[in-house]
Amino acid sequence: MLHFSRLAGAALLAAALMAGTASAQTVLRSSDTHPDGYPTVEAVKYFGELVKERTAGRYAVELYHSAQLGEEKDTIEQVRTGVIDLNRISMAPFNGLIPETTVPSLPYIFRSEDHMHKVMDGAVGDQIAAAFEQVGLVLLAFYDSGARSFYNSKKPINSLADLAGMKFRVIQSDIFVDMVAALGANATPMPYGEVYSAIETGVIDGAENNFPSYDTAKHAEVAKFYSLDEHTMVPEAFVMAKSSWDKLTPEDQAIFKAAAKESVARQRELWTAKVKESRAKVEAAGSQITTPDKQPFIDAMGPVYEKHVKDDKLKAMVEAIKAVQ
Ligand code: GTR
Repeated sequence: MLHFSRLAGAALLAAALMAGTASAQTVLRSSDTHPDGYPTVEAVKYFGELVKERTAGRYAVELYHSAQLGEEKDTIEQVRTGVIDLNRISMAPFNGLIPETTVPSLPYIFRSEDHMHKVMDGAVGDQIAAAFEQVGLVLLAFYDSGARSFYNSKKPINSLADLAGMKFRVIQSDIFVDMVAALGANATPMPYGEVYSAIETGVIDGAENNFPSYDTAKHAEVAKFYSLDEHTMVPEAFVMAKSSWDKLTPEDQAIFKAAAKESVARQRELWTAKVKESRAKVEAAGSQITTPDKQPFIDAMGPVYEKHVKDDKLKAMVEAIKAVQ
């Protein structure tokens, strides 16, 4: 009798514990430098909804947009150490940390958006994704970021010669510093959040980014001349802290992976629409868009490739990208 009641007690306790686990929710914090409504922010929200639904509410994503948790470089540290669980960041600030991210950040490495998608969805994309593990991160998705081009407050850029001596803020990556130098201009790496006032006060002449960033960060207000030289097409990375990932069961990891994959399709659709919308908006507000001949820009990139694509692994990746049709 005594024996039976002990067993019953243990069963009751186990049931109570299970019920406790089932109702507990783990909230995962995610960072993004962009404002609410930006395609990356919306894609991560969508990911969060799918995860919540498919784990019956055991996991939820709390998104901190507009750099509420800090500038990109700082949030990279936060997600590596597990202070935050998730982060959506450009791949360029990873260049010094993960050599493989150098390759998709190189100027004119992609022939078109379609080429970039094929590469990132293929074997080279898998290789880059795997490399994130070396620094304590799990790559969940690559998102679109279109092409980056120069814009400035001084004059229209109609040719490479027009860039001479100008001062541009670049994203925090040595590739970008060397690229701007190879084009005959000067680069100042600085956090995204400081760019607007740096242009406004004349500390720099301009910066470089895609239309949605140029528009939503309001840089178009202070730098009216946008030149479509499309020098890089660096994809965005959506990453998870390895320490948070390792706490998931294999079943939940599969749910997270699938949700991330579905969020890519959503982000690409939102991205295409946002590029059109932002371009129309800045043009209506008075931005002047020029289209310089890209060939001299491409021809000037030799030193950047020589300096940043040194070892055999990266060389093979560059060749593999060129071979993707
Ligand atoms: C944007 C990118 C951001 C950030 C920004 C920048 O295109 O989406 O993550 O890296 O550029 O230039 O700092």
